[in-house]
Amino acid sequence: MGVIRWILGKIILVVEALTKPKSPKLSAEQTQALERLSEQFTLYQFAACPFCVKVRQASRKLGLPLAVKDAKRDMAARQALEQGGGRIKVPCLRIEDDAGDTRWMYESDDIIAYLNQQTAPIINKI
Ligand SMILES: N[C@@H](CCC(=O)N[C@@H](CS)C(=O)NCC(=O)O)C(=O)O
Repeated sequence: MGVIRWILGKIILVVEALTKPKSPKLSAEQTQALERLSEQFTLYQFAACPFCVKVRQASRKLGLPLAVKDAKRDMAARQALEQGGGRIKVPCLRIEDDAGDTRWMYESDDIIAYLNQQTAPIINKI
C-alpha cells in the first residue's frame, strides 16, 4: 500500500511538471503588485496531493507566487495548520490581512476562486 501511494505521488508530481502552466505576461508594476498581494498568503499543502497541485497550478497561471508549507513533513507547519485552521486537511490557504487578522481557507475550489478574485484587479489592469 505504501509503495502504491509512493508511486502515485511520483506520478502526480510528474504530471504537475508536464502540465505546468506558463506564467502570464505581466508588466513590472503588475508583478510587483502580485508579489505584494502574495505576502498575505501561505499555502499549507502536501507535495503530492492532487488538490494542492490544482491550487499550485492555478497560482502559476495567475503569476501569483505562493509561499508553501509542507504539512506532511514539516511538523511545525502541521501543528500551525491544526491549531490555526482547526484540522489537518490540505490545501489550506492562510490569509493574513494588513490589519494582522488571519483566516484559514480550506477547499481547493474556494481557494482558487478567492485567488482569482483577489488578483483580478491587478491582472485585468493592463
Ligand atoms: N475537497 C477537498 C479535498 C482535499 C483533500 O481530500 N485533501 C487530502 C489530501 S489529498 C487531505 O487533506 N486529507 C486529510 C483529511 O481529509 O483529513 C479540496 O478540494 O480541497
